[in-house]
Amino acid sequence: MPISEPQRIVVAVDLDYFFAQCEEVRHPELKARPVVICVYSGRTEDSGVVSTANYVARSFGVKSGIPIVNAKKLLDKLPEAVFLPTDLEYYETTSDKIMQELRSHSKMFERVSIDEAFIDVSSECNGNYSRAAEIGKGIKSEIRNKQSLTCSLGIARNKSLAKMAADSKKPDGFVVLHPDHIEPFLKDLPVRKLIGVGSKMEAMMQSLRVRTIGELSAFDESKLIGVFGKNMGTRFKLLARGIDHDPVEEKIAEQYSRIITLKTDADSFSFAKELTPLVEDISNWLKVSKRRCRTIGVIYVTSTIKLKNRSNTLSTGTDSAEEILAQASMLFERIFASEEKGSQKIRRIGIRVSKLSEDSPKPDAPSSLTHYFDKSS
Ligand code: DCP
Ligand code: CA
Ligand code: CA
Repeated sequence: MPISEPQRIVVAVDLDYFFAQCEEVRHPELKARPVVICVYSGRTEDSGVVSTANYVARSFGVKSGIPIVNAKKLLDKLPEAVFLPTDLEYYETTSDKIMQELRSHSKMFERVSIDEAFIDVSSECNGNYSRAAEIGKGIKSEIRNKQSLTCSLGIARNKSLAKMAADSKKPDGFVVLHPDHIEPFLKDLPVRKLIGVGSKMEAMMQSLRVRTIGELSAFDESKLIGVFGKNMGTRFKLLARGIDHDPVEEKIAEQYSRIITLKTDADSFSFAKELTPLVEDISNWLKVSKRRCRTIGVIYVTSTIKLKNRSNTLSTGTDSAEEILAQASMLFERIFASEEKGSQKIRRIGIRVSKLSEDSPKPDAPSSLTHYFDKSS
């Protein structure tokens, strides 16, 4: 029995092979070559994992999460293959510009990750999918014209369906999933394609002999609840039937951080001045989002790419730049005084605030972020 949903139209945007595509934008000569973006751990020259790869490299089996050494083996007959370290600051700047553009399409906007967002265009479209398709096409050409990037875009009546529609055709996809086509769209898709189903959940479903979303939608709900718990069991059953009431809205962040690369590697706390813009940005973010933080932490990356952090928790929350700066400076002074960084120089520094509370709590505010779009789940 289908459950009716309020008439909404949601657009999901996911940028294609994002980090690798950003590198192609600034080095167009790489487009025809396999490009692999690497997170080097620093232990040995090639230790670490692949962050992402362009579709040329993917055609040889390279994908996110595999060891860099394996990617090199897969591409060993291709001397033109390139392996680049991640440059998060550059990807974040590109992402910020795109998100700002996307935000202008609707008051109901939600950034889900560095390369993904939802836009609720219901009030712009009034149930008209042709109008939604026009908006979607406009978004694709805007991102292409302004940032030279392609994205995969899905349009449907809720977030989970819009995201699945976007995922169903990559790269440079454009899929409008009309309400009449939801059932045939979902029926034969493997359960793994359902938002929130990772490899562990997939294995659990397989042990229940549930392989497709169609099978999941017909599966006994109380048995699902027995295996996955009340929340997840109920949610999976609804999602499998194409139902998702989750609104498009910015979720409350659990932490906020800023990190920069020093102009020269430091072996003393000589970069105190460089903390000021970071602290100001963080304090501004806290004030704009009407929050206070209780935990202030510093992050640092050594010249051998080891990421470390240290933090301090206050008894009352703050949004003051001066107070955050004082805490961060004290933590960095302690790190250098204790020599806990060893003989390493410091290459990147950052500040992270967490234990966030609202300035004046709203009665219906969610208490934590929903992480159900995290692919690692
Ligand atoms: N990422 C990462 N490590 C992972 C997965 C992702 O560092 N295990 C980073 C690199 C990706 C970015 O996050 O470019 C976005 O992740 P996606 O899962 O959306 O993957 P891509 O955008 O790279 O590829 P696709 O074209 O499949 O969306
Ligand atoms: Ca992507
Ligand atoms: Ca993504």
